[in-house]
Amino acid sequence: MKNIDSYTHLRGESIYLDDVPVLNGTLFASVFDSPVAHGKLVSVDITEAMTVPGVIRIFTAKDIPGENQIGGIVPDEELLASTHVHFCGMPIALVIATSDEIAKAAVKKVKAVIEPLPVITDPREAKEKGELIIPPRTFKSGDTAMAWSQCEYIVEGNTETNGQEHLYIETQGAYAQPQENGAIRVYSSTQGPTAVQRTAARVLGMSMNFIEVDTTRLGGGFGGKEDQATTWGVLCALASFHLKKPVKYSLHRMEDMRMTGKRHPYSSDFKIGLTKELKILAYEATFYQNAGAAADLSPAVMERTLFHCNNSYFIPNVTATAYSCRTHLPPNTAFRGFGGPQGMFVVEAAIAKAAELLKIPASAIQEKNLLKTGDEFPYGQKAESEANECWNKTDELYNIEKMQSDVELFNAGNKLFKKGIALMPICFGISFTKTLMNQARSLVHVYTDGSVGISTGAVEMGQGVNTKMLQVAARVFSIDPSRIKVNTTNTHRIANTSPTAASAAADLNGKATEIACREILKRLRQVAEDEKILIADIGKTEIPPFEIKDEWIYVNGKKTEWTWTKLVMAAYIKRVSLSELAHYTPPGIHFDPGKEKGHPFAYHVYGTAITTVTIDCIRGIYEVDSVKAVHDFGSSMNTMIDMGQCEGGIVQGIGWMTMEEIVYDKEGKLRSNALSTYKVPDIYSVPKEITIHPLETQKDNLAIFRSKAVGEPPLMYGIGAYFALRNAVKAFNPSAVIPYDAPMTPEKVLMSLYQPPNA
Ligand code: MTE
Ligand code: LUZ
Ligand code: MOS
Repeated sequence: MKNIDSYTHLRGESIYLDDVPVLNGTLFASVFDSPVAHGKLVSVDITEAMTVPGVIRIFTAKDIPGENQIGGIVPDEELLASTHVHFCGMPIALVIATSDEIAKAAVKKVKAVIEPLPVITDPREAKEKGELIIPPRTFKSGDTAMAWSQCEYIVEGNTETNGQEHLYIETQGAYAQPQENGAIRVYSSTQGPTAVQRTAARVLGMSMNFIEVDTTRLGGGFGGKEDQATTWGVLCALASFHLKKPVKYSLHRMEDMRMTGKRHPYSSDFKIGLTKELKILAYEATFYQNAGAAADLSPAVMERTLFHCNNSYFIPNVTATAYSCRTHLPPNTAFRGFGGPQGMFVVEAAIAKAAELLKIPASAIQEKNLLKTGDEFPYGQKAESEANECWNKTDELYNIEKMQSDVELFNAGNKLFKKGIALMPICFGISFTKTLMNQARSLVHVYTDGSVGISTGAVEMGQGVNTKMLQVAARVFSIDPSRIKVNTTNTHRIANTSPTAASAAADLNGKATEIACREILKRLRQVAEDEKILIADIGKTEIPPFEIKDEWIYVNGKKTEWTWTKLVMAAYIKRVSLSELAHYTPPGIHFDPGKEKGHPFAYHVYGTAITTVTIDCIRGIYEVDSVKAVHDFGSSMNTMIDMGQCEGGIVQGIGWMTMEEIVYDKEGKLRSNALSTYKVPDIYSVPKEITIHPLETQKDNLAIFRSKAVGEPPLMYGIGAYFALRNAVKAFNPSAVIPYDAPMTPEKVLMSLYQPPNA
């Protein structure tokens, strides 16, 4: 079915934060943020800013009635700087004015005296100085130290992957409105309404039940609003609390880019050992994660890097260690893939380097080592079989060898244009790695006219989760989708939600919705029995099959006189509840962080993509010719939405790997602070062809209706573009020594095309 949002999206009628009607008397906020990456905050002078006509109040740390603390995993982040600043863009003061323009103008008149302190931007330097967010963690299987002696080939190296700006079309923002008895309602563009609620309560010294957070939808989140939407929601709540007025803050794009964290850059070391037969026997990796100035979600992101360090390969001996390094950059945060892509890039670089040394295509090594059913991941969970299924299907459909020889043929016949090709298998674990977060609730009401309202903890951010929730109810009740309305995500209706993240929102909230609908259906069946719709065949004690099909009640496969609506009304008249709040947790998942072993994921998503690129060897510019993939959807419940997720993820992944270049200078100032200096894929740079072939598996899994999670995994196909570009450069300049340093921008391509021999 069509995405239910397409109608209002197309007409510009969809409601985002900025479309919430503004109440009379609403005030507008803007933040004065630190111009210095690290320093002692000596004083803040607001006198001049206060003289700007229209400025109402300026709040600083001392105006916080509760705790000045927004750290979720580690309490290490102040909402407003009190004595020190830790990154450029750290909020220091909150200006409240009668208009957005006045607030932003007054911010420029706030002055702070900051005594600069040494700035660290490099994660390895931070680690050397002992600046770690949490103690390092190591995932280990087998014994790498023993295994090296049995390896025929051993290759070592290091890699860099850069950050990535989320660039959701809707910037961060919130709108707080005072309610009676001191309660506050916050409209927030957040993936985690409960996080905003909990943090607002903590900062204001209030209880959570007095804070209502409501989210209609986001114009994109991509992880950037999993944790970092909280700041703006809480700041608006703080001002609203003091002034007893509605307060709104919708960030300017440059404020957003400057003040919020991004995907974590990683600097990593690897060592890989192969047998003569190209079996990977041992793999060691050390990850230096650039966490930025506060923990935010970094420990969880770091954990997922370790979970995905072997991508979709079985490696019997693995030692992977990760350091979460504290630097003076804005705290980096969740971004589609959540550390997984960073981990996968390193093992792909290790394989590529080994292949270059052996003068064979990397695919020869990749294929030999794909996970098979029963293979154990370094963290103890056993694999299902789709890794090689996807690869084999890819080969069957697209003929890998033929594509590779076509590229060689093209390169032999073309001097100034070179093609490159690379395969990228993926494997992504579905579940929050923190087991307790895997829970969700759904509230389903059936109204007396037969219409249905659903509220869950899931936040719609373009990924189509609301459509999927609606499909669940429509399928369980067998009623027309037009009868069903999915409501806003609201902490008064659904409490204690996990953020919409980890690609798990459709599964968790969908399963809860399914349970709620089935419970109501059970009651309706009882009513049907009481109403003697179900007349048991004489002599039979069991109840005849009861079914609702297209809004008609069927008994024993025979259509009755009863409709869905009539039965619903009968239930109401009999005083039977037509509402249900259901709770769902996936069974069987657990993880022991002491041993670093367990079964953390409900299941894995697999896939394989072939990426082909063409480089213009005079200019260094390039195009992605095609991405052809076989993707494991399980059994997709909405092909259009899931295909859209694949295409979007692939383009976003290619952007990260090839053109999006975050630049901070040595002083920790963001240089790529606008769209003139930060380049993302546009319509001209998307692949000329994206073909996704669904691998439909009928196996039982824990996905909603066996329709596997699809939000994040496809992003990792984008890694193939990086390696395809490298291969294309090598075809032009075989002696080029190219560091494994992503993104592979046109500048880097050009430099390596003309790198002199032995450079
Ligand atoms: N798709 C769109 N259009 N917009 C988004 O912000 N976020 C991605 C992915 N797809 C995102 C998106 C991320 S980071 C996640 S975790 C999942 O959607 C979350 O939604 P799901 O759990 O419903 O898949
Ligand atoms: N968020 C989180 C995530 O808190 N835990 C996770 O495991 C995760 N995985 C992917 C994306 N966001
Ligand atoms: Mo996605 S990074 O889990 O919000």
